[in-house]
Amino acid sequence: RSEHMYLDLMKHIRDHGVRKEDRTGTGTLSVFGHQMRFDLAEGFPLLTTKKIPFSLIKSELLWFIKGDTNIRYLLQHKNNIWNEWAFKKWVEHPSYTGPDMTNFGIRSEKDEAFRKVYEEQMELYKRRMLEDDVFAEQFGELGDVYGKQWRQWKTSRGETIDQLKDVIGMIRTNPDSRRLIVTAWNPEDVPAMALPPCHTLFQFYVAEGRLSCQLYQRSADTFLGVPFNIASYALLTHLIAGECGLQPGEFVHTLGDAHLYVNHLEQVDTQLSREPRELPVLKLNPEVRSVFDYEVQDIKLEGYNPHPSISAPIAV
Ligand code: DHF
Ligand code: TMP
Repeated sequence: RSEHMYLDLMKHIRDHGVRKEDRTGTGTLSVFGHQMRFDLAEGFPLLTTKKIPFSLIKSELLWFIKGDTNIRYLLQHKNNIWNEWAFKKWVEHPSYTGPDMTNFGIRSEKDEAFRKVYEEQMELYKRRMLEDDVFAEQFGELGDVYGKQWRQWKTSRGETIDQLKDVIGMIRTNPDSRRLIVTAWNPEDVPAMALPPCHTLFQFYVAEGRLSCQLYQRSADTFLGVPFNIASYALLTHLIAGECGLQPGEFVHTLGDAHLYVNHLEQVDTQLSREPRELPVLKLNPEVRSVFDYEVQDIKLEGYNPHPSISAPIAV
């Protein structure tokens, strides 16, 4: 069953991963190269062994699809998953004059007093992001991340490529093509990104009336990020299949550096002690015809009955 693909990966990294230091200073157990397959006909692959807030997956995906790279839209949808990376750009900018926020992620975990100061600054930042248009335009921007590369890839000739629209067109007109690819990895833009894309490249495949999708993810935070990534690409596959008159096929998830942060290991054990439950079913508003027209309320899940959520600190 679908969820076992994920649970087996966590178990594999926990038991066989090698100790590897990383950019964030947290430390990981890591393996290189792994593949999972999710048959979307089995149900929607949102984990049931811990509760995942599906509303956050919806608004993040719709934000990518809009081509937006500013976290204001996410904040307006009560989605805080990208805050740290935009906040980091703000507090490193010369016009920030508040208390020093160097390494706020690690420090707020270790130092209770600092954590209060950090949380206060984050609240101020969020409020200003929602209330001050000029501030939001400058300091909510993550740089040329997913939305930009999917919808407005800039060429050296000054043209713009809409990879998402193009790939949907190709799926409709030339479904046997082996070139149904969208890439977020733009070497020229990588230095200007708040976080270089983790989900780097994806490819579609059409056979027997079913649309499958494979993602190459270069770096995978297996406890926190991966459950979101699985659900997000499963949802994208459903949306595009719907527009193209196809049934959803498989989501194939290929990982590069697949790691567990060492401060997630207790949470991993808790999750591995739980029994997976029935997968939920995705319900899309049948009146929406195009991937580009969905709003959050057009996307619903039925029968999601997960175990309780398990909180864990995110490495910044
Ligand atoms: N950095 C790292 N170190 N790992 C990530 O997974 C990651 N993901 C990013 C940006 N940077 C990252 C974007 N996606 C959460 C999930 C996905 C995500 C960012 C954050 C997260 O914190 N999930 C919590 C719930 C959050 C909430 O309810 O607001 C979780 O417990 O799943
Ligand atoms: P890195 O750029 O040094 O690889 O750090 C990125 C971290 O974020 C890494 O732990 C992988 C994780 N990540 C995911 O797992 N999924 C995501 O969608 C994103 C944006 C990040």
